[in-house]
Amino acid sequence: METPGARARARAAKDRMRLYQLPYSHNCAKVKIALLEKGLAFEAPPVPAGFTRSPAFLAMNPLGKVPFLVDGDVVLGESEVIVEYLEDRYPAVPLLPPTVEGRARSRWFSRFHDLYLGPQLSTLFFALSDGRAGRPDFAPEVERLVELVALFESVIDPAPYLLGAQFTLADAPFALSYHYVVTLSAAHNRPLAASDMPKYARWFEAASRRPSVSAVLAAAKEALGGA
Ligand SMILES: N[C@@H](CCC(=O)N[C@@H](CS)C(=O)NCC(=O)O)C(=O)O
Repeated sequence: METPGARARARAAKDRMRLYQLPYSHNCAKVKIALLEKGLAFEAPPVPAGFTRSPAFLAMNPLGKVPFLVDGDVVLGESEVIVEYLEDRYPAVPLLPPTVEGRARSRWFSRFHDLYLGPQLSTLFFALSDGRAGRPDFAPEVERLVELVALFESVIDPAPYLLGAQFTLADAPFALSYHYVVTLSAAHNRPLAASDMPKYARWFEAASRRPSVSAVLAAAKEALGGA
């Protein structure tokens, strides 16, 4: 016979948030870091190759992209929308600063990442397998990454996080992206080392000491085959 405790546990498992994600995706990494920082339980169902194009997934999420969150009746795509939703719905551990100015500044960093640095990293990532890497007409794309990193370096002064002592949504996207800046710049023969971006490197050292960040980095590196 099912006990009330077992029923409650079954309901809790059913109601647990589900995050569809790819472990090596920087957009997904941002959301996972936010969930872990907030101490929220979630499941991350496996996303097999081709799953984002499957009728089952497209029925939930017509854009066919991850991250994608199911939280009870709430179904949401777009990493930034998801982390802002988590912030509004689960405010107990805040990931935005208390001031209006601080929140705006946090969103500036998120936008910079999501609209500029992140897409450039994706361009370099996919170029390694689609034949564009190494072609002379691809060189400007590699230089664009170098410029974006220099721009980021010029606007940050980590103490130890981007907005000071509080780890915020501003920080969440840049962790896995640091790994990609190092590995992809090297793969495209334009290596950027810690000494080329000392402030970003200093920030990364502090951020990666956080359990949320180190867990997400470890999962990504494993999915990338240790790269
Ligand atoms: N702007 C979106 C980008 C989402 C995105 O491009 N996701 C990629 C992984 S990083 C994806 O779903 N790729 C699988 C596909 O397109 O089938 C966000 O921030 O969530």
